Amino acid sequence: MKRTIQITLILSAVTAFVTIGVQQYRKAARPNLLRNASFDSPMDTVENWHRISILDTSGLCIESDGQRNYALIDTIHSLNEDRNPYTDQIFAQKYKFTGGSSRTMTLRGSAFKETADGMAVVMLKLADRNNKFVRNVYRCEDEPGKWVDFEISATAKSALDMVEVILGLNGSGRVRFDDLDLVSGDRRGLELATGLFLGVVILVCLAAGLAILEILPRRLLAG
Ligand SMILES: [Ca+2]
Repeated sequence: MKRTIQITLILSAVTAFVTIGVQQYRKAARPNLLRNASFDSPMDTVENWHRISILDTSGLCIESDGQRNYALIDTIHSLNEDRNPYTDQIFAQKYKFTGGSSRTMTLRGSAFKETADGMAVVMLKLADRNNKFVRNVYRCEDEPGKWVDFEISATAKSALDMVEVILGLNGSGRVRFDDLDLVSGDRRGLELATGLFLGVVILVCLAAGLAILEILPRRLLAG
């Protein structure tokens, strides 16, 4: 009886280890859902980034500083003072879900302001299957001249139908974007820590179970 319980405990612990390991590996291996996320290929209105530019068509392209390629939005010579960063001078890309139960999306990337004026704006926009929209917006008002990393998440009320990433510039200026990463679920980077924590919990539970077995009266275990 005692031996049977010991084997059952150990087998349960091994099963839990394998299950958690596979889960965390799958989370760590989540694909980036954006195409041309590092702007190393040309803009392609069908395959990856498209522009939404209602009022004018000034400066919206991929550029390089010699070391990296990035998206550049330039509104310095644009005449419209009251521009809406969500409908004018923006890069956008959509991902359409064909199934699954994803509700949360996380986007990270880098922004670089070349000018003191103008605010870099990044929007993560989700639509669920009931056509309800959820948005989260990152606004970069940092000093110009350095790359700033950002990360935003949004969660819809039900399974997702579509997610859209929008890069914009509010005001007059020049801003760069690069190294975008859009994943289904929470932020990347916590998979290993979560796996280790759950592994320790399993080991503690196993040790406690085996220790309790040792102190139980022989008569109880024989029953
Ligand atoms: Ca790049």
